[in-house]
Amino acid sequence: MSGREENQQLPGTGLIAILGAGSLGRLWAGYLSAGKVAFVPRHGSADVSGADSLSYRLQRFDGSAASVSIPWLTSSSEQPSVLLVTTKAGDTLGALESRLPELPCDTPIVLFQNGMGSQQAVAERWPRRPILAASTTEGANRPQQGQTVHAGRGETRVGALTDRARPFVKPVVQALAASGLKVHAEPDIRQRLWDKLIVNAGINAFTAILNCRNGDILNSRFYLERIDDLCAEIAAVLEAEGGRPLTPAMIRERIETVAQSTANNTSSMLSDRQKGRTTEIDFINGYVARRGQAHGIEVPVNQMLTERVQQLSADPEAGRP
Ligand code: NAD
Ligand code: KPL
Repeated sequence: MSGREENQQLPGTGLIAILGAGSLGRLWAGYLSAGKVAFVPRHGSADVSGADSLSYRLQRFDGSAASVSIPWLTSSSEQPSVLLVTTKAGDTLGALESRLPELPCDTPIVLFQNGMGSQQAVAERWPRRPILAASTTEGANRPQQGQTVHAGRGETRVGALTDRARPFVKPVVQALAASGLKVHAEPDIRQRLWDKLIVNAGINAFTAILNCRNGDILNSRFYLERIDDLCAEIAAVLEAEGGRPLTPAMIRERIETVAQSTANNTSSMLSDRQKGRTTEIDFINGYVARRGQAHGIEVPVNQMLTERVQQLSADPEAGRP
């Protein structure tokens, strides 16, 4: 093991800062609140609106509920030991552009976004900073103002994206595990992100287009007529990207296992659509399509799903089958 890969202590005195005070950010803050946690306000401080802290009820997975109050980071706060970034994929680069100049260069940054593309953009923009990615199957939502629900219990895998991040993987995992949530070090985080991307690429867009729950796609002609071609495109792109090869049949099995086990879920993409929010399609099927085009692989199904979801966002009736 080279000196660079040896574990390195987190800088500072243990404060965990969270950029993105949405569902996932509030989930982590709530479970970590026994230690030192603070939310980083949006640049220009629109989030803070005069208050010192953000208060909400967290309904834990075991059914218990707690009132949580998390302070906003201010210029007089101590320097954070780690920054968790829980913005949506499309907001992440911009959020960090406005906030990173204030953060010391040795503070590890952990990216929690779904899909792929946003993490690479951050790692390429700041290659000398310790940038990590987390792939999580925890589920959180906010059914009403002031309430955050831990709706699905899962696991979180954390791995290094830049060389400087390698020595921080274990200390970051330890810091996050203080939450009581399941957290593991991941030696190949890129593969983990692909594993989740494959499942999201086979479920999310279909649910958004068909306006249905995850399990319902499996009985839909629109899904059944396209899924094998979609899986063949994903398999070809994955192989060209140097990922662990999977056959189209293995990919379909993974997608359908998750669609069945989450049959009653409203996917994050359908939920974004229903709330009129920007979806993460550009980082899911849009990412597969872009990588396919870069390798000269034909990706008509990924392209079509991306365009339909983009059209739906612009005009709710336009992309329906
Ligand atoms: P969300 O929309 O609830 O939260 C995002 C938060 O980021 C919002 O509060 C928003 O105001 C804030 N934000 C946007 N731009 C910002 C900026 N410039 N500066 C500071 N804050 C900014 O989304 P979420 O559900 O918490 O998801 C966040 C990410 O985590 C997504 O990529 C999602 O796919 C991923 N994820 C979420 C879950 C989940 O269960 N919610 C699970 C796994 C992965
Ligand atoms: O991750 C998901 C999402 O909704 O984004 C799945 C696995 C599809 C569960 O709903």
